Amino acid sequence: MAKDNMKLSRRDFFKASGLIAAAAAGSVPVLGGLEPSLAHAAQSSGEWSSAYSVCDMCFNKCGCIARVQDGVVKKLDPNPKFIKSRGMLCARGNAGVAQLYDPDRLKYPLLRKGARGEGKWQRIPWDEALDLMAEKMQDIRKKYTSCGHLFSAGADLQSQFVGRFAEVYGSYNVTSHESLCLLSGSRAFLDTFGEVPFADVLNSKYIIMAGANRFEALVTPDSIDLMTAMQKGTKLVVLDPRYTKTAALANEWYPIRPGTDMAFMLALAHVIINEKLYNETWIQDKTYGIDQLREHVQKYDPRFAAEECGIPAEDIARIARELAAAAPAAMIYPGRRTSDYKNSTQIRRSFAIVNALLSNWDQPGGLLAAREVGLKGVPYDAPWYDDNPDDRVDAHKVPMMFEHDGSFVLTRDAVLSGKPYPIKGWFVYKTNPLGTAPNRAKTIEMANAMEFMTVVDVAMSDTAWMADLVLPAPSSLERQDPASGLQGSVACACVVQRDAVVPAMYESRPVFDILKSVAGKLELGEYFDFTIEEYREKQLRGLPNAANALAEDGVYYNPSKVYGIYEDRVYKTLSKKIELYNSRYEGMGVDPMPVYSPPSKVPKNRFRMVVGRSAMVTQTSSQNNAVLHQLTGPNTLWLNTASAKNLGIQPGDTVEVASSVGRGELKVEITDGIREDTVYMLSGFGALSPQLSLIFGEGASMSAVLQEGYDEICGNAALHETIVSVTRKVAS
Ligand SMILES: Nc1nc2c(c(=O)[nH]1)N[C@H]1C(S)=C(S)[C@@H](COP(=O)(O)OP(=O)(O)OC[C@H]3O[C@@H](n4cnc5c(=O)[nH]c(N)nc54)[C@H](O)[C@@H]3O)O[C@H]1N2
Ligand SMILES: Nc1nc2c(c(=O)[nH]1)N[C@H]1C(S)=C(S)[C@@H](COP(=O)(O)OP(=O)(O)OC[C@H]3O[C@@H](n4cnc5c(=O)[nH]c(N)nc54)[C@H](O)[C@@H]3O)O[C@H]1N2
Ligand code: SF4
Ligand SMILES: [Mo]
Repeated sequence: MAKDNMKLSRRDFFKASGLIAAAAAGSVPVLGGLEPSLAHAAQSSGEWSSAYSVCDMCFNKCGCIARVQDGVVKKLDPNPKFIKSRGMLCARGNAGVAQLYDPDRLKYPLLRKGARGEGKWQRIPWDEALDLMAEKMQDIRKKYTSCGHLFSAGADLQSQFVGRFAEVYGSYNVTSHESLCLLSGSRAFLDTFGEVPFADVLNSKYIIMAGANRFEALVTPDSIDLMTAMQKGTKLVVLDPRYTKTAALANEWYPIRPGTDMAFMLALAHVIINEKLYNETWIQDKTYGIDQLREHVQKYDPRFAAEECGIPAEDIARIARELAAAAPAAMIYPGRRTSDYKNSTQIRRSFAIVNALLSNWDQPGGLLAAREVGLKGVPYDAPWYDDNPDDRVDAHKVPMMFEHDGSFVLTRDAVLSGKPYPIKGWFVYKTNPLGTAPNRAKTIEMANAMEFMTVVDVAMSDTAWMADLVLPAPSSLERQDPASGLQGSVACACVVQRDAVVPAMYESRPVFDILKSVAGKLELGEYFDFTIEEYREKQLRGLPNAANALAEDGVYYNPSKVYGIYEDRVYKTLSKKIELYNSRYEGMGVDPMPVYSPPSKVPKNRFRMVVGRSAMVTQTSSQNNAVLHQLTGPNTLWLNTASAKNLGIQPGDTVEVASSVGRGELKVEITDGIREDTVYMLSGFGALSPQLSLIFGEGASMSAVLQEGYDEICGNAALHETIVSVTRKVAS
């Protein structure tokens, strides 16, 4: 059945993209985009060839094999030797060919002509574009210091070159997508175990998944391993205000009141400690602060948690006992996206603490330390700029920001206030903050505050639409990338890299080439004085077998230790132990143990808005993909049946959803699969850019509606601190 579906969707894809027509006619195809490849193919004989690549439709980087005929990539197959993804490509991976041949791709450098966001562009030659970039960067540096230029880069193997460029140019102001994603979770686990763990889902006997949706939000190998483990009898308990696909397949699902997970976790700790269900020797030996924790959790009994979470007290107590009985092969799944509440770091600390009580660290079925991959860094000495300010523009607003990622939300506030110093230039690579940062109107203001803004993207994203200069990037199948080390929990620690499968189409150029050229013009050429090939050789210098394995198998595995890594290692925390009680927090005036405070109250006939994934969509970047677009239509607003009745809303109605920062109109989806006090919509619709031709005018933008809270410890976005009203606009 699954196989047939896959065949069908591929056939649909060939139809949709015009590839069948092109191949049958044997002439210039429907898609102008095929021209360069077909020109190349004119000399070839219709034979198929195959080349290893690495999927780039999301950050998981699954190994794949491109099947190429006459210079045209016809199909992507999974690389069976790539065990991190258990030899699979998901729907989005299969649709990678449609990204390559997307007629909406950016083709040439474009310079803004009209007002910002007006959509008047002039095609300019690359020489001119690069000269202009260099000239503007020099101007900004002279007027505002190098820190007056901001650099933002998304998840990509070449993003490290954006960081390198920013550093040698002299700006501390770099934001990654991570402060919109997972930093509060990383903060919490780092501050408990001294590092961010991987979950040994495959060997776990009991998994509590709270605020994660592994059967739709795919993370490899966890998503596939969860299915395999459940087939072998692993119990899965899901806490989610929505009836997700993961909830549907779980043994137990609890529609928890959003923002109350900490109460649940502290109650688990209460039962485990009071009933002495933990391994006393292990806890004494490996952890710090059990006595303080015992005292701390006394007030958080299951009855207290039941009131807060809306989960029966007897279920909470039973789950605690079952979980402890399965320990150490049991876990509170750490989750990934933690950009939800203003106390998310403390919420995730409560997850980490229960894991510690299960003594599952470094154990089969528990939380695993990072394995050794063996890739080396390529160091350089960045120049020093005397005129620079002391710190990042978003510094000192929260006690424990990640210095290399910053906080997008706080950086944006600093840009708008001009304090502590002005930022007037913005370089954006492979990230789309207009679609992914909360409060879109404010991000538009931020773009408007810039004297010069450059965006490098494959498509005219909403962020590109606001830029001064838009530069076309090659897709992953057309470029060479550095090597990358990947962790696949128990599955593997491996290295992958990319080489171009087909030549870069149109006038697209990799960001490495762009930065190298501009660095040369700014007399920083010595920091980019290498090719990607040479860079890779340096990265692989400690792994003599890697180059061969990469050529033969498309992946190199380091047979490094999986469990017991900490037998001879010291925890990187202040106490050198696993910190139930965090003494560093205490010194900084932060609660050393998570103290529960209820989420803001949702008024009657108002709703908390939550975000969530679809298996067919990657953030805001694949909605306009011709294949995936057929599978995921415009977004709808999930509204509970009883809530809809209260508001007089009928199935099929168009509703207005409005927060204090923005609004949108979309069709309603009335369902019992969401709590009465919560609404949900899929992200990435309601685009501003008409050049996303399949989705322009479809659905509503979630980023326009989300309010911009942030985590009070690390500055990660807090997307779920958003309360909305829902009003009927157009009857069905
Ligand atoms: N197909 C697909 N896979 C992806 C991605 C993608 O875009 N598409 N993106 C990747 C990325 S970048 C990430 S970060 C991960 C994200 O992976 P996840 O974090 O697993 O994904 P989300 O869909 O954000 O899931 C969060 C879930 O939390 C629920 N929720 C909201 N508030 C609360 C709450 O207070 N308590 C609890 N218990 N639940 C709550 C939401 O309803 C939602 O179902 O997925 C990755 N994988
Ligand atoms: N409303 C809402 N906001 C969210 C989330 C949510 O679920 N809902 N999730 C949050 C999370 S967990 C994350 S990780 C962030 C993600 O936020 P972003 O980093 O902004 O991720 P994407 O939306 O995938 O945007 C990626 C951009 O890269 C472009 N692109 C794709 N391939 C290439 C390429 O090969 N080269 C170049 N140069 N560009 C390319 C795409 O066209 C797109 O414009 O969003 C966060 N914000
Ligand atoms: S999970 Fe899917 S989209 Fe992500 S890298 Fe793997 S195949 Fe590609
Ligand atoms: Mo993310």
